[in-house]
Amino acid sequence: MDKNTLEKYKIDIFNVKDDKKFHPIEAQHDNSHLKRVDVFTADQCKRIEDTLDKMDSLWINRSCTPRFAYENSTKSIRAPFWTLGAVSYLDAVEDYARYHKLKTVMNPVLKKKFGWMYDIICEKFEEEFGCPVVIDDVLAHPGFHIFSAKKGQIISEGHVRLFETALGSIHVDIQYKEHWEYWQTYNHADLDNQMTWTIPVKLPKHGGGLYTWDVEVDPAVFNYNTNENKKPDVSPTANKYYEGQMTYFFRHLLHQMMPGVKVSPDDRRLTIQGHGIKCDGVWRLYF
Ligand SMILES: O=C(O)CCC(=O)C(=O)O
Ligand SMILES: [Fe+2]
Repeated sequence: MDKNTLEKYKIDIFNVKDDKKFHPIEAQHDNSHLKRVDVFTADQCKRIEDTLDKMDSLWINRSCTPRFAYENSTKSIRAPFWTLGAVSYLDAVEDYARYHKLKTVMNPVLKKKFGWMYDIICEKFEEEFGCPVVIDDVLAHPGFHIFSAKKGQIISEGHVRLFETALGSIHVDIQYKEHWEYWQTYNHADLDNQMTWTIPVKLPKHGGGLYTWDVEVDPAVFNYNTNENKKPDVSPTANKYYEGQMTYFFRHLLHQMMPGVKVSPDDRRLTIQGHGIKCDGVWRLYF
């Protein structure tokens, strides 16, 4: 897709209706593979955001962490992009022992501060799937992606512009592969139906969302290239996010975080991020 088409696309999605609270039914751009479940109220989202801010000394800046080998040769800029919790695609990929070390420190903290939040997420999934859903204790608990300055600070002009570019990689989620040996400890881990879910608790004023493409790619090789080299020929679907509403999907759905639109220095994109594998009849959630 050329830049003008992309611009038009963004304008179609965001500028027609600036009110990010308009009902999702009206947003006709939705990938049929992406499911939606309302999970948190506005008050609960605020409580999660406040707790996250109180824990900001534990946020890890990830803007310079390479995910793929080719990124070692690309220029990274230190930007206000952070995570809370141990992350399979950042920590485990780099050093499996580091993932488990960080998880061992962070899981009890996350459980203490966000136990109530995990309970609600598991309950909602249980209603959805009709089987038990638990937060896995061996892997890292679901954590956060944080695109924001710390509370009381603002994003610099340069970083505002950066957040308006297609920062996220076009990829399929293959985090579960890092934990291959762990899944083998179950009689049956359904590795053909892995799940990814995201719950935004705070979105920029002009919204946020996920691009998805209905194209099949080879998960063994696709991710390991620059966005330019792997951009599909077909246009993506722009799936808008709503605060408190979870989106989830199964398997290797090709996706990319949507770039910010008319980002302001006080904008925040805060999302709870997790994945799931069904093992012996129980969905196990992790990050
Ligand atoms: O933040 C998002 O919208 C998507 C994040 C994502 O693709 C991932 O964590 O794998
Ligand atoms: Fe992803």
